[in-house]
Amino acid sequence: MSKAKTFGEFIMDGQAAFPFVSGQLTRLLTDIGVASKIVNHQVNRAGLAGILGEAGSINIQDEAQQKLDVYADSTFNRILASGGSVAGIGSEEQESPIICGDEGRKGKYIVLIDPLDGSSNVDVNVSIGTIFSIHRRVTPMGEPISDVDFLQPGVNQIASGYILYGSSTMLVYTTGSGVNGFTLDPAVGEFFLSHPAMEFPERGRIYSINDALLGKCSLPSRLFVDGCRQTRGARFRARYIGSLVADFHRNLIQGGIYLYPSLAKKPLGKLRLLYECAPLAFIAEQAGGMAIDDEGRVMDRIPTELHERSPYYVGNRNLIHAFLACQLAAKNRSMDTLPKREK
Ligand code: AHM
Ligand code: MG
Repeated sequence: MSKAKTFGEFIMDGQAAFPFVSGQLTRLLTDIGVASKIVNHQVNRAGLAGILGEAGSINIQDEAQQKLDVYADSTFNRILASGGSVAGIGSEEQESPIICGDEGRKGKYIVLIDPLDGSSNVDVNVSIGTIFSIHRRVTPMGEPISDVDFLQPGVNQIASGYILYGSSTMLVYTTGSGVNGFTLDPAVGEFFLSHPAMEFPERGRIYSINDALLGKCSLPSRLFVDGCRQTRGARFRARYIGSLVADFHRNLIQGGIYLYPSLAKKPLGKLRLLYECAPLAFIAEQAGGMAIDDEGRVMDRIPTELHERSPYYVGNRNLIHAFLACQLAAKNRSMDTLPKREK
């Protein structure tokens, strides 16, 4: 019986198929795989290693950093910055971008990363993840990098992916020609291709939203959830882990939609466009799904700042279409409530 391809073999084969692609992207993806194994090791023994709990610091998002947040952030940054192919790194945990080497003159790529997403779940042994996004730099090689290199729309991504530290550890990624998933064999320390050509199932029946937010969230999400609850025979199921990578991954495999809506006091919701929404939008679209915000396609949105937030709705096409219908219904309803002459 032939053995499954390793992650390394798979990306090398991908490079061979596109000779114009330099080995730098291969190197970068390999480095992400290496860093994720180191983080995985630490995540798996967190209870023993005495690194559970808060680090005592607050990040740029005004959230208490977990010790594992700090560890994952420094591990990814150290490995990516030393590989030679990265000019700059934007991390959810760092206020300013990390500029690599000589003002970023040499590296070809920009990485945007959420080193440990869902880390509030760490202490209770629930799945967490890493999300990454890779762009080609905009400024010419040899010049210092600047904001324009980081503030690119999702459509410019050349690769994105996530690592799920769950009951098994998986690395799922795309370079724009489908989505492939690899499972870490801990005995060998290698990721093996376990989920080739991943696609959302034809129809999704799961919806994932923080129910406690429903009273404060914008009308389309309330209409959508009401619709799911009232649909007879459709067997909708609510599933919410509160760990985006895990919720997204389950919905990708079983079929579903994840929603983090705009809220009365937080019109842009909670999730970050560059570290969470855009990379998973790329994966979703490559797997036959869709990702939208309150205005339209997430991949088209042009960021104006590094830590920008965005409402987010991602998953199966049939469910995103149903959500779009709710957006339209909400719009019509608010038109109806306007005084007649302002219509
Ligand atoms: P984080 O990047 O600080 O971990 O926050 C993102 C997480 C997502 O993983 C998850 O889906 C969401 O926050 C849960 O938020 P809430 O607790 O408001 O439902
Ligand atoms: Mg996050």
